[in-house]
Amino acid sequence: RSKMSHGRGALIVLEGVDKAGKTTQCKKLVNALIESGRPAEIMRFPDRTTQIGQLINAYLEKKSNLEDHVVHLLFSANRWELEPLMRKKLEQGISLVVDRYAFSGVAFTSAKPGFSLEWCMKPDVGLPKPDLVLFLQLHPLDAAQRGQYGSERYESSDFQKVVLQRFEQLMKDKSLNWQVINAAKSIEDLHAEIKSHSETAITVAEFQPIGKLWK
Ligand code: Z5A
Repeated sequence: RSKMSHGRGALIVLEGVDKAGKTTQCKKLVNALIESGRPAEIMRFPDRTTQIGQLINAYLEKKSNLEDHVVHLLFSANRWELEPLMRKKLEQGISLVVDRYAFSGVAFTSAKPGFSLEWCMKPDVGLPKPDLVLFLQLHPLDAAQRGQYGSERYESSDFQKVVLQRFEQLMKDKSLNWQVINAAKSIEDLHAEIKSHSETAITVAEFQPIGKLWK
């Protein structure tokens, strides 16, 4: 038996609509956890640095076109290629703060015509299950005040509205620890709320096995 006095790290995922502040909050959370003596690292999906990530990046930047099923499977493959590393870090006691995960994968593809939620979930079944999923909720009018949509694929308000509906369907799954956060608050107020949820999740996860997503 290991002599470790502490257990595994927690898998904490931030999801939310465009411009909700996911990236801003992930960075602040990791810094705060480290400062309070809890090992933590940031990750993001898509991870555009891998070979698969580069295919995804070209697609998002509209430099290439990919068939819709293909791009869905690439986003999932991008998570699976990092699964061994994620598992290793968690087992080493490092908490992972992840900017988007399989929920974005399902919400974005299933917002396209002809894709069911069920089909979209299948490739991600069995990935490490998040101990906490923070959903940063922001009204489309508030999102619009944070600047124009960019020129990347999916950055249009009509599409984002359907994406939000898909996220809402996913949030009905009570086997996951969803926490909906009002992202219209100030960066500091949001941070305090997110940090508090995360500290609880880290304590609860510590001596539990890593779960399997949607299984
Ligand atoms: N996608 C997919 O299809 N399938 C998948 O499996 C995955 C993703 C994983 C790229 O993702 C696209 O890939 C994405 C989903 C799809 N498509 N879209 N749209 P990405 O993660 O690279 O997306 P992003 O465009 O970089 O993130 P974002 O949503 O636009 O931004 P954010 O991370 O939520 O927000 P932010 O960058 O932290 O903040 C946005 C701005 O608001 C910024 O100017 C901040 O200074 C400001 N801000 C932040 N917080 C606040 C508060 N509290 N008040 C006021 N202003 C704030």
